[in-house]
Amino acid sequence: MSLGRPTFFAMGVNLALVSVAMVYILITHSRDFANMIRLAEENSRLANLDVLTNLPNRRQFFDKLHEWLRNAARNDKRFVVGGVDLDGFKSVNDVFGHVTGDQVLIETGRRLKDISNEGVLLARLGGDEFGIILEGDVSEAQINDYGERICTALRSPFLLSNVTVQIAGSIGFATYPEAGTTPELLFERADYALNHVKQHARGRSVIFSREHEIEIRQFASIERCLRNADLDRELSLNFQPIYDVVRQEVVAFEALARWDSRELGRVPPDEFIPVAERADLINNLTHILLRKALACARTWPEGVRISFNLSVRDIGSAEAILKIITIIENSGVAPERIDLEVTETALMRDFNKGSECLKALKALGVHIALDDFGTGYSSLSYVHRLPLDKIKIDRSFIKEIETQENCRDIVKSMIDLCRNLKLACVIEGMETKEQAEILRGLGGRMMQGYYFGKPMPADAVPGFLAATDQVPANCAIVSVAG
Ligand code: G
Ligand code: G
Ligand code: MN
Repeated sequence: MSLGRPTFFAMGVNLALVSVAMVYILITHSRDFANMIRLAEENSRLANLDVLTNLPNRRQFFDKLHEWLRNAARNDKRFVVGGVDLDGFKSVNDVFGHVTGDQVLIETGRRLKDISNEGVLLARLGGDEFGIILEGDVSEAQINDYGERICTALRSPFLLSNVTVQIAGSIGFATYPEAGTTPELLFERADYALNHVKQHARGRSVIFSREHEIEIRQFASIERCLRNADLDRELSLNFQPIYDVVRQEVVAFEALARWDSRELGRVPPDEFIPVAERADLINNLTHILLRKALACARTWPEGVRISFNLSVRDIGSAEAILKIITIIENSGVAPERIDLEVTETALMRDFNKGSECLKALKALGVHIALDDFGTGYSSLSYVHRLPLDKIKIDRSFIKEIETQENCRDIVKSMIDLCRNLKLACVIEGMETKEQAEILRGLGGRMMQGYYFGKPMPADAVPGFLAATDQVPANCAIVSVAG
């Protein structure tokens, strides 16, 4: 340009303009690009976070679990995986609504964080399920201690904006490398320990152990045998009398399943029913058992009722219920003579569906009994919202009724509750005359326990009925004041 030649001058201007334009384009692109990177980071953060609790989500949990396991395998290190599940959370949702449920989850996340130190990875895996990874070489005692601290923290009441709720949490742990050497197996075993503790000691923590491993193997063999069994032939029923101490006669029998496996011999129902439930075989079992139970009941005197246990899975779907209705309709036993027993824990899983299914059964004319009452959460709102006719008080209260005053008080309260709600009440598990007399004194009327009769095969029922008619002393007890 300094030469003053017009051609060069034009070229110079051109170059300057192009440079400015280039710089401008460069700046805007770089700004967009930076924005894009920020968005991508934000996306990945959101994709890895649980929005409710702000904890890592399921995806991040399993990514980290894979990473920790690779590290541990390479460096010969140990670590621990845990799963936490809330007990009673479903009913919080059902009874108080989802907003309250959300508050409980947020507070749960906060409490878990408060208890855990730096090396712990906490995650919300979904629903009311949380995951934990513990770093390093922690001893069994330390794991138990940490677990107990979590349980204690979750047991203390949740003071929410408009309501106070009390729930509990159960925890299962699995240690690497003892419990498993792949991420999936390790987590599966923590989950097994968790389910185990939920079934046997809710609100506690447990570490996956050798006993669990043996149990898994046993379960597998029961499942295999169940699948190969000729269930129509191998399943049978025992019947336990339910006695009315006022009328002094047997008013019903409860049908209790028995399985004589060709390979395993006799397997008790509390072993094979849970396996059948998990293996999705229970509906078939229930149908066979119900058909058999009703065929027996048909031969009994009209005044004697039949009580039959339904499992969770039986009240979980419309098809299962329809099949049960068909069996009852074809049985020749009046629906009004039939009691169907369900447990609270069965209803916990999906209250609304369970309650709908029970209503459909009830419309047929059968009566509904709540079994094992007092062992679960015994929420009065359940009792109130279910189409119940009868409550069965669990036998755990009866064992120490002679020595423990509070057992007597609890049983008395439950009997009164039934009377006020106009529900029939059956007390279970009395084994001695003394226990039966105390229960009678507390206002109990219908009783089911070894004292009045043990479960018996079908062909013993007519004889038993005849004997009690003739010799009331066999079963009757002297009446007690009150
Ligand atoms: O009969 P007891 O004998 O040991 O029964 C043990 C448990 O098995 C009880 O809790 C009882 O409710 C359950 N049970 C017994 N028979 C049946 C059945 O036919 N169906 C279901 N779902 N549970 C049963
Ligand atoms: O369905 P439910 O969980 O209520 O099953 C009843 C169970 O209680 C059966 O296993 C039956 O054998 C058992 N049972 C009934 N009466 C007594 C009793 O008096 N004592 C004891 N220990 N068990 C009983
Ligand atoms: Mn029962």
